[in-house]
Amino acid sequence: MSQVRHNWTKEEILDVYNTPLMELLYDAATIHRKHHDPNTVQVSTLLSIKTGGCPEDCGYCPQAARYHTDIEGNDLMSVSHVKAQALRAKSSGSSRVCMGAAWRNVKDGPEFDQVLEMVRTINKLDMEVCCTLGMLTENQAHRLAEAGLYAYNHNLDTSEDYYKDVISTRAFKDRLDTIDNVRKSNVTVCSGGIIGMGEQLEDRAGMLVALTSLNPQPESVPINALVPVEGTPMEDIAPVSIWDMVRMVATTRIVMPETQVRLSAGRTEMSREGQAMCFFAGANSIFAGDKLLTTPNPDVSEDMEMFKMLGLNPQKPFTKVSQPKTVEAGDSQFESMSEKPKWSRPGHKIDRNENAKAKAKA
Ligand code: SAM
Ligand code: DTB
Ligand code: SF4
Repeated sequence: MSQVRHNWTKEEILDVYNTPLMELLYDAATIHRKHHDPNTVQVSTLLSIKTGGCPEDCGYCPQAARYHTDIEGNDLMSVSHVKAQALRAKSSGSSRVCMGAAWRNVKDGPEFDQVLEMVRTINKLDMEVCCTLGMLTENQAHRLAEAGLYAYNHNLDTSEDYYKDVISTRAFKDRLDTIDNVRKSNVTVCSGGIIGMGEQLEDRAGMLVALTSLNPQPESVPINALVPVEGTPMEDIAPVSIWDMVRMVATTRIVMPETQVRLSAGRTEMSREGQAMCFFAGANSIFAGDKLLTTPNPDVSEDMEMFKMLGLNPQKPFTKVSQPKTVEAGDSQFESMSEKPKWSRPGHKIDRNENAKAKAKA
């Protein structure tokens, strides 16, 4: 029976997010092990195939041409360079290569043909291939699918309400349209967002409402902590706390039980204990390699040491594609639990002062 709900409300998601931490962790871990092997984590390697010079104004992004950041811009990488990098990633334990381009959208022509050749080349190495190239038409999604693309990353980034404060050169609806175009092909969808951009908790919940309402839900949801980069409008924002990251991961796991939850940017600021809590809360994927697209990430050797310490195993390529399904009447995510969490009971509203009131009565 299907376990997936597409009708989460913002209030329900906020109630989950604000659950006392020990309960939240328990609930998320319970759902996690019901749908996934808790000791397996999928490892992807990012490769920036076209860096910098982007015409967009995403407030967090060091690759936007209009901000004066320190990154070194590059033209589109050659196919042979991509192949060499993919082989390196494979030998270090990655099952997926995710190629990112600092483009507003994909344009048909020689550069797109070169990207299609990169996809075919990595595919032949028996690795999953993901791309994040900006906005995409339906026809381009089909061409990527034909070349063997496994996943397309296109983040909603934040709630529809907060989106306008972060990006003005495109709209939230444009993101949804591209995700829709990807869905019309057989490429899987990777879509998530960033926390720590000055948003309210309501915006985190709002983003999850938008992601959960997609039918099917994304196969993969990256949760990034903002990496504040000098020169961007968000350079001075204080790093998000690990507790926020753990709560966001746990909430994502609860509302999207079958999805791969990707602990993405921001891991250099997290302790191993913090990351372990995220894995316990349901994160089952990371980006590995000492660089994300332009900013630092932990060394592969450090990550492998952490995996060893935690008894985690990297997932083999093409081993699990859970095609999230739609909820059916009577389904529950908690069939195997002796007691259902309060927020999962129909009509329940959490009263956060419940304990205080009970004490006062006694
Ligand atoms: N240009 C394409 C696009 O915007 O879809 C693909 C590349 S873009 C860099 C991919 C994603 O990286 C963004 O949607 C955002 O979620 C994430 N990202 C970019 N800069 C970041 C930062 N400083 N901190 C955290 N995440 C970031
Ligand atoms: C995603 O959600 N995070 C990755 C990947 N998808 C493309 C990118 C993170 C980028 C962090 C900033 C940088 O390194 O430039
Ligand atoms: Fe360009 Fe993507 Fe960066 Fe926005 S996030 S500025 S679209 S590279």
